[in-house]
Amino acid sequence: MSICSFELRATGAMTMFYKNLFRVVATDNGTLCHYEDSSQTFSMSEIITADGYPKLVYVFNDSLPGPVLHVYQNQTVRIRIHNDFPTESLSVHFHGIRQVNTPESDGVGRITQLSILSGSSFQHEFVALDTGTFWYHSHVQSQTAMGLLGGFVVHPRKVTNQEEEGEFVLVLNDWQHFYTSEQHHLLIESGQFYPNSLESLKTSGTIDFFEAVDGSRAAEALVTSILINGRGQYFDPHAENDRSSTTPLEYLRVVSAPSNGIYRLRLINGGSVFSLKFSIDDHPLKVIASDGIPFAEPMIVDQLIIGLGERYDVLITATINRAINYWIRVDTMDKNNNPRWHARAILQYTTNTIMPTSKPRECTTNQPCLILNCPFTQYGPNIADNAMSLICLTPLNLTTHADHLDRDLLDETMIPEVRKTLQLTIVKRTNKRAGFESFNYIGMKYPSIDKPVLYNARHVRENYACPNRLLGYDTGEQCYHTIVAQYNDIVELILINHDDDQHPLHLHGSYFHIVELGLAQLNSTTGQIKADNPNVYCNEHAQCSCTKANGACEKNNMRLVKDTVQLPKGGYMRVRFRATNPGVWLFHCHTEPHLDRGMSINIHVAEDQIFQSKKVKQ
Ligand SMILES: [Cu+2]
Repeated sequence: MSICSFELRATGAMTMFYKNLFRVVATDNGTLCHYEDSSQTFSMSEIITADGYPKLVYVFNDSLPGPVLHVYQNQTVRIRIHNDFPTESLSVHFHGIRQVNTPESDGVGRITQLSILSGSSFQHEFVALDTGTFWYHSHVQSQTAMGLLGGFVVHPRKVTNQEEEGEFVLVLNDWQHFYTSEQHHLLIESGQFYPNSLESLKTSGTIDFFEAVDGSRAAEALVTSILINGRGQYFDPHAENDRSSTTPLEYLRVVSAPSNGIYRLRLINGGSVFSLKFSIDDHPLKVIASDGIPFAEPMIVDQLIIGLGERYDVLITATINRAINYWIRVDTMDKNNNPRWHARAILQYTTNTIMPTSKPRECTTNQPCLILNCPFTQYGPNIADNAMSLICLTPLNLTTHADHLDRDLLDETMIPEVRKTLQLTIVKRTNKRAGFESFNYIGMKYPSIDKPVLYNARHVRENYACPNRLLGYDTGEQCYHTIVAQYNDIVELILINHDDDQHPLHLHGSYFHIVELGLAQLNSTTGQIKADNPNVYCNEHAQCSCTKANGACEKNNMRLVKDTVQLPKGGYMRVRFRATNPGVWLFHCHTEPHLDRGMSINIHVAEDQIFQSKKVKQ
């Protein structure tokens, strides 16, 4: 079988500039033209627009997002990453690709490889074992938020389902206007934000803090817009007239769509801080798979929530009225409906690019809308009429197709060889240090050594791992945080969210089975979180345990296989996987500032068998 080769070149670029030469502006009708000569126009493909605000971005192959890489199942994939930055180093992770027997291609700088230095390159080589929607992104600090991300699709070799007319990859991400590394550094060092400049630290009230409809909060809300395939518009509350930029939006062209033609959308949340809510006016979403794995039954819904790092495959059917265009909408779960955090793209049926006038379906108590992948049991109430007009379907409503289930992992009587409780907690700030997100009050710190951890896993763990101590006091410890599993062990993680924020959790190297999920208790009138799930109890030191009521932590209530899942505030979850892929695998929160601040742990799987299947490549 032939090898499928790609080259990805990482560079800096300016948005709204023509080849970094001169500034481009967008006119009211979305045309891109020279800033002082409107007769000189440019096509969308010539300009990295983002949301229309000129800023430095990081890009692969001069494209935001980077190119979608398409490969076939079981194909050997070779990807060379070139670092053309003048100073920064990077590494690139292929999110959801299991990297069986190729842990050195997982792309976690300092862990599975040395980060690629400026002027150097690194070659990934792996077999694309699983079909589905994946993505790639930098795994060094906040470079993903600067634009280093792209879609990765593994197609089946034989197409069994001929009914699809076509497919689109939609990379969704929240977007910020400042230089993200600077912001994140400040956040890590001092726990503070500055929306415009360091000067504005002196004035309060300049930050839009985010509060979700369930009352959970996220402070990391310097997001100025949401992008759909690198296109968006920002809302400027200080502007006098035009309160939004006029940059061109993304079009999904279905111009020749036959009646009832079916299209597949591959949705990826590649953002840094926000879960996103996706919908298309007058087009119900038939959700068929997540993280590459099909559901037992498709779910037909009006809206879909996609957590950071998650992917969903959705089928839509061409509508009866194909003489008009329709809005594709991406929103957050913001309780206050901040106008900054809405994005739109256009589903284009007509031969010309007429702006849609479509409206979202009205959700009422009599005809409620269905919303899938809620991290809580009730969405609402509706801002407009204060009514409960959305029916939440949570991950508890989702089941993975039987072909993808491992019966042993679902066996309630089976006692896993490795069982670890991870409390998701924030280490409070003191006079001496900033607060940070952690597992068990430990902030992950990579060891400072000259070889990647993977190549000497046992030695590194034995010499650099966190000292054994009684957890439960937020001493603010930062060390190399690990879990050890032997080959073929079943690993069970009990994850308890004792923080105010929700956390999208991602495992490298394996899929996990979610066998149990408990959500917070809500106030049925306000939809706000009233109390943690009663099946877990946390003391004042955020030491949490299962109460054993309702068979908590012993009885399964779901069977869902994924590589990324959101754990909401006040909730808990039990996940299992089998340690059959020797390597050093990160398990971490995918909220970028949380990862940078320490909410991650490395799982050392079969340390002495890493690279046994082949000669060590170094
Ligand atoms: Cu988090």
